[in-house]
Amino acid sequence: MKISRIEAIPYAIPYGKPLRFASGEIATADHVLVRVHTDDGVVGTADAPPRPFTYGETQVSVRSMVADHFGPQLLGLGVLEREVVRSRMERTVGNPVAKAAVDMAIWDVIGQTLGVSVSELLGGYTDRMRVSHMVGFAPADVMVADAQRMRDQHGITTFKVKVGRKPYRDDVDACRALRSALGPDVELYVDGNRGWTPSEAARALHEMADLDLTFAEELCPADDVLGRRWLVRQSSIPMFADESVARPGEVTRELLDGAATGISIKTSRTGFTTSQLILGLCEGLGVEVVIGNQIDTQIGSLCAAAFGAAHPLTARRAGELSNYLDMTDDLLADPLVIQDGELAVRQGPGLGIVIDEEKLAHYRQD
Ligand code: MUC
Ligand code: MG
Repeated sequence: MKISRIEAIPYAIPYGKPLRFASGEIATADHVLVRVHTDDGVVGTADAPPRPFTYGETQVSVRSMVADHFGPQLLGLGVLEREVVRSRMERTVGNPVAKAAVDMAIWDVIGQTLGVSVSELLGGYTDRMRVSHMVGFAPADVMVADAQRMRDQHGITTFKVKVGRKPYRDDVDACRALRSALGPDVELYVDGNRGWTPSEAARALHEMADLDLTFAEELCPADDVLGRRWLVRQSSIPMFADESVARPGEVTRELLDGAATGISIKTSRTGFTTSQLILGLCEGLGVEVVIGNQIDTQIGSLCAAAFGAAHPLTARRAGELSNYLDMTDDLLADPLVIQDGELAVRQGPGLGIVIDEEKLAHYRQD
């Protein structure tokens, strides 16, 4: 069970409906498929979605980091030496998405080798996740139609609304339109992707105080150190950190600083090994978490669901697992199905990822 080769395959699949938010826009999934091969012929798979505007990684950098840098460093290691793998990769700063994909592909190898699902290996708490859908920037009536389509077709009743536009009036109007169209029983929360200053965020939250928002995510940049603390102190809803918490130390810093009161865990950013460290930190400190979405494909969403369903704290809240529905295609041979607002975890072995090789040949960029 030794790592014999790590493949990194760049591919591109267009979105039918691009996702727009305060820090960027995704119109094409320019991702990297990562495959960890072992000397006994097992192949583990994961997906790496580069997000240059969030972590500075690109499709080119992820491909190179995985194939040219981590590949040689991890060659010959046993797949159970996960902490050796982690510490070798941590010698390189940054590059969270590249590291996460390698980590998850190794867990896939372990699951396949043992003949059990990765979700069971991670914790086996439950076999499904409730799904939250992310609604991107558009005129308010289009955002409402998007949410209604997700509710009617997939039974989704939790929505994350992208905010952070200037002026914030458009966002307040969109949230109000969503609440009024969807009624009091759906859950709404907002994500600013660092688009507002603390004072804009405070004013916008004040104007949305009657909309029963569950929480707000990353409204202002992490560098607004005192501003974020000021915002948390006056807010009546939890403030979740997302792109500011790409490492366990950053989670500690944001929480102890009083700059955040909840944490988004993204397996595309911290894999399974580091996500478990972050989850343990949050559970130990009594902090709520949400399973976030890095605008993931079906492979990425399947990984997030496997992790989310594995632990009680991550399974408690709906996870963001549905953005792949806006893609024109996917590499997964057996598509995911969201029904009655839930996504079932793949019953292994491993992660249960089977790639459609014809589609991969069609979409690969190398
Ligand atoms: C999110 O929660 O912020 C947008 C950028 C990114 O990296 O993830 C998405 C969703
Ligand atoms: Mg976010």
